[in-house]
Amino acid sequence: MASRLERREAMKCRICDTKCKQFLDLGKQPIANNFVSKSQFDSEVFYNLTVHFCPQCFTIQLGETVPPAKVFNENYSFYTGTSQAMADHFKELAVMINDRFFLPIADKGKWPVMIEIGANDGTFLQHFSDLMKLHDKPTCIGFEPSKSVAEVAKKKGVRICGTPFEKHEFPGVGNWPKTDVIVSANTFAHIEDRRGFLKNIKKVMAHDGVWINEEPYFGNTIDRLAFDQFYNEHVFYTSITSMARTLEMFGLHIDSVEFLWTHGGSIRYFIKHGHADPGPLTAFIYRSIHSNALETDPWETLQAFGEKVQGRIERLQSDLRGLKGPVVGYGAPAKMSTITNACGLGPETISKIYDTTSAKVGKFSPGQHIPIVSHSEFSKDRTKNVVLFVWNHLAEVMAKEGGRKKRGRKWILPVLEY
Ligand code: DWN
Ligand code: SAH
Repeated sequence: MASRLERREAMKCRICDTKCKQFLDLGKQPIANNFVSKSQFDSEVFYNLTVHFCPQCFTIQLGETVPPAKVFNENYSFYTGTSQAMADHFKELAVMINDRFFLPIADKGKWPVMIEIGANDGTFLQHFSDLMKLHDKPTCIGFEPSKSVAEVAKKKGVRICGTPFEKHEFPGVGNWPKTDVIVSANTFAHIEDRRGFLKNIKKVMAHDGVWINEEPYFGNTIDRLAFDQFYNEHVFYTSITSMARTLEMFGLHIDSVEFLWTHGGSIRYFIKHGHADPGPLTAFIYRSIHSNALETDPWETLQAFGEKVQGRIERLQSDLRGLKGPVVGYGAPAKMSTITNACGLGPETISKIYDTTSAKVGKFSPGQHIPIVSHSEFSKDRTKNVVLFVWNHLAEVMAKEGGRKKRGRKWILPVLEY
C-alpha cells in the first residue's frame, strides 16, 4: 500500500511564516529519483505535488515534502558526471574561481578556503585536488549527505563531509577557517531548512567572501512551461526578487547575477554579506528583474502558468498515447518522473527508457514502472518515436546520436518544442 507523507495543512512560508497561495497541483507523485525493483512496486511512497507562492517574500515552494533522509542517502541515483557538457561547465567554473578569487588571495600569501555544498560525485571539486591534499592548511571540502555519490567523489580524492550543510555545527570563529568561496549548484533549492542553511552561510563565509549559487531560473521554467522541474527534491523555486528578499532577512545580498544555459536555463548568483547598495551592479539586477513578468507581476503570472500547465499535460497525454507505432524514452531524469506521473503514461505507452546511469538500469521508473534499459542498447533499437526526457541536454544528445534525422527517428521534446 502506498503511504502518504506529512501534509502542511496551513501552508505557511518556510522563510517568513506568511500564509501562502497555491497555484499548481500536479497530483500524487512518487519520489522522483527512486527507481524501483519489482519487489518494491507495492511499497512506494507517494506525496501530493502542489506548488505555492508567498505574497510576502515571494518565495515559491512545495506544499508537501519528503523527509530528506528518504531521498539523500546510499540509494541516491543522480550523478553530475553523467553529462559531459555539465562536467565541462563545472571545469569552466573552477577556472573562473581560480583566476578571479584564488589567485588574488594567493598573491597576498594566504591559502584560499572553499566549501562546496552538494558536491555529489566530485565533478567540480576534483579540479581543486591539489588544495585538498593540504591537510595542515585550510583547503577545500565538499558537503554531501548522499553516500552513493559521495563515495565516487572520495575516490577522486575529494574531501567530503557527510553531514547536511544546514545541520553542521561549525565550531566558533578561529576553529573553523572563514571561507573565501562557497559554491552550491542545484542544491540550495533542495534544502527545506532554508533558514538553517542561510545561518550557516553567515557563520562560515569570510567578511569579504562570496557565495556562488547556481540554480534553474524560475523565469525560464515559466517561459518554457517546464512543469517537469517540479518534483520532491526541488522544495524551492526562485525569482531574483524572492532571492533578494530572503537574503535581506539574513544580512546577505545579491552582488551580481549571470544567466546560464544549464538545466534548461539557470541563474548564477554572487552573494555577499551586508545589504544591497544601489550602484551599477544592482542596476543590472534590476534590469533583469524588469524583463520578466514573474518578477514584476508574480501572482498573476503564476496563476496563468498553473492553468497553462494543466493544458500542456492534457495535450502531452493525448499526443503521446495517440502516436502511431511503439514509443521509447531517452534519458531517465528526475523530470521524467513528473511528466509520466502527471500524464499517467506507463509502459503501455512508453515501452522502455534508455539511460546511461548503471544504478537506474534494470530498475523501473518511479510510479509508472517503465523499464529502464542501458543506453548501450539504444543504437540497436529501430523505434521511430523517441521522447527526449533530457531535453535540457539536447545539444549533447544530438551530437552523441548523430543528429535528429539519423535512422528516421521522430524526437519528441516534451519541453522546448511543445
Ligand atoms: O537538481 C537536480 C539536477 C542537477 O540533477 C537534481 N535534483 C537531480 C538531477 O535532475 P535530473 O535527473 O533532471 O538531471 P538531468 O541531468 O537532466 O538528467 C540526468 C539523467 O539523464 C541521468 O540518469 C543520466 C541521463 N542521461 C542519459 O541517459 N544520456 C543524460 C545524458 C546527458 C545523456 O546523454
Ligand atoms: N551540485 C551537483 C549536484 C546537484 S543534485 C550538480 O549541480 O550537478 C543535489 C545534490 O545536493 C545531491 O548530490 C544531494 O545529495 C545534495 N544535498 C541534498 N541535501 C543536502 C544538504 N542538506 N547538504 C548538502 N548537500 C545536500
